[in-house]
Amino acid sequence: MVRTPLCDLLGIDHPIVQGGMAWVSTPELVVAVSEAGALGILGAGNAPPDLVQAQVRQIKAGTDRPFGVNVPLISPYIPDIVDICVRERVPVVTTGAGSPSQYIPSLKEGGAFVMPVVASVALARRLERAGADAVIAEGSESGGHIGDVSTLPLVPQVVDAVKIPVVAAGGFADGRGLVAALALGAVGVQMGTRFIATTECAVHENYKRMIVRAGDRATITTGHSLGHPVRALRNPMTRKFEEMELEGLTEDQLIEFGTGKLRLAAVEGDMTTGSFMAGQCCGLVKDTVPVAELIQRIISEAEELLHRLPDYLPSGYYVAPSADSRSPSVGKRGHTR
Ligand code: TUI
Repeated sequence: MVRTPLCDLLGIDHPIVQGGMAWVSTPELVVAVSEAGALGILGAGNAPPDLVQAQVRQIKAGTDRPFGVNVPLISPYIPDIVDICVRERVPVVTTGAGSPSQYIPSLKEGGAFVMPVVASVALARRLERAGADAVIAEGSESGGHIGDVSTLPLVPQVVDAVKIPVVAAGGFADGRGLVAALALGAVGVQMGTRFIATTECAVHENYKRMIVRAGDRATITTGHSLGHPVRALRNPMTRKFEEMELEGLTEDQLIEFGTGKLRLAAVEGDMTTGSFMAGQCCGLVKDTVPVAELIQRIISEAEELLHRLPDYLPSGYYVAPSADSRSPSVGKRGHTR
């Protein structure tokens, strides 16, 4: 077992959060992840409120364990989705692609643990002041909409800037990543891409196959001219989008071209015109496995690594927690213990 304060805060066994992905993290995946002792998160995406409500009820029928709903702030149905989270007493709400400040009070009144995804120190600070219970610091290695700071520098800067717990996201796909996140001061990791290649994920087989075959340089970011960069697997669709941006097409034309392309990827498996959002860690994903097996594998790998790491210390030395117990410093063995 690898237990952190996140496990107690959320009532889960393993400090792993499955990222809420539009069209990808549907109730089947969420139930499997939560039943396996991690936190499954429904991706509300741009789905209409009726569908989100039905999906939340499907999750509740499938598991008694904690789960979450991800609310991307670019959805046209935000107020209604927030109401559903409150009415259905969704245990955990994550947000993305914007600031959820104005919705935090009602979500918390509804009993939710509110854990927004942030891509900067400034937003993490603002949301702590607005009452967020934790933040997910997401580096630009992630798939989908991204910020412009990489995970390695972002996570410890957010950890230093706020008092609430920080979950690390962006580039994590295995036990090595989990240990690295803990070393940066995070209380757990969020993984998105890794969960696409699981038996229970309901996306088209082509999506899973593309992730498993992808290498380290398989993704590209587009949408910089719109101010909302998106990371996805390189394919004819992303190449066309890139060309259109270079040709200087208008914002409306680009948005029109991009609309509906994630559904084409996830549901139809259309490798030419679909937008297969994925993070740079796709190169680490080598197989499609059942969720329970994946989580066990990540935890075993992390445990083994945590046992091995002290071997790197010269004998007689140990890592003592510093005054604020966040950034470790090296001291003489027996000095404080
Ligand atoms: O939200 C994400 N990733 C996403 S959301 C999304 S939505 C969607 N896509 C396709 C079809 C339907 C729906 C796809 N991928 N990640 C979290 C994240 N949030 N990354 C970056 C941010 C972010 C960026 C800027 C958060 C806030 C922000 O600025 C807000 C401010 O006021 O500073």
